[in-house]
Amino acid sequence: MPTRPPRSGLPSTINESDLVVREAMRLLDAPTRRLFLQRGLTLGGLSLLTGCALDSSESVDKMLTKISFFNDRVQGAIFSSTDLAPTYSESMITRPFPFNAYYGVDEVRHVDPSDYELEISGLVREKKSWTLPELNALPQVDQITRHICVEGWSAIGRWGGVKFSDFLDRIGADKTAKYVGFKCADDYYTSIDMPTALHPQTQLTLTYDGKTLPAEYGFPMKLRMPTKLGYKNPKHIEALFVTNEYPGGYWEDQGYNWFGGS
Ligand SMILES: Nc1nc2c(c(=O)[nH]1)N[C@H]1C(S)=C(S)[C@@H](COP(=O)(O)O)O[C@H]1N2
Ligand SMILES: [Mo]
Repeated sequence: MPTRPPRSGLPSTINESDLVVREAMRLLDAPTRRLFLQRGLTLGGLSLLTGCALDSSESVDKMLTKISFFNDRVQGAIFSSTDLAPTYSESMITRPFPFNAYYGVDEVRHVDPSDYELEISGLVREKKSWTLPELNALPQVDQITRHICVEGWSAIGRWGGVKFSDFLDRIGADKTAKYVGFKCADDYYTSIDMPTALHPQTQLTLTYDGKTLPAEYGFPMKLRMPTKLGYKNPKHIEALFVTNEYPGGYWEDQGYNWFGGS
């Protein structure tokens, strides 16, 4: 849950409605804020959404708490499994493509391909692990899409690999489950909602720009989702699991929005 701004100056009466709205907006992440602006955020609308009457400072407080929780719910509700993220031409690829991680490029993890196995667990029929040759033998797809990082940069890249929904079919994943979680070779971890896991552009990525995925971009494998912000795209994946229990994530547990739509 995001860190809450200081409470000083919090309005105590409904007359200061502008301040309430402004405070509420600060608790929303950018995509949700955009959505509210498009639909016209009003105090009446907010109180309707949160079920708080806004007649005392206590209910204002309760409303703000509820708003900080419904980011994920709002984003989940508006996510469309058929709307595609934009794709680009080869000439628009950003070269060199930026590296980013919670550590510097000198500390990039080098996973040994010879004994690598992708471990599968949770609500799936087939729990067998996958070697790299097995993964590379599956039908492959390609995408040129934009990666957007919350730190304020974006870049266009070309990723290839297995359509994730096909892979989930193969392992007999329970598609009614809520989450797919990922554990990485560094200490990174994250999780996504099932509708995004099944989105046609969500890819279990094995190549970058037509070549084996380089170490800095997540060798041996990353999950590529052009519908989600950079931090939701785990690199160096070692294990994945399907679950109904909220798995959180490395940045998400420090306050980044969990849905993380882009
Ligand atoms: N395993 C792992 N995956 C990760 C990260 C990380 O630190 N470790 N950082 C995330 C963030 S914040 C970004 S922006 C992208 C960067 O991917 P890139 O190096 O391919 O540009 O990786 C994401 N996935
Ligand atoms: Mo990022």
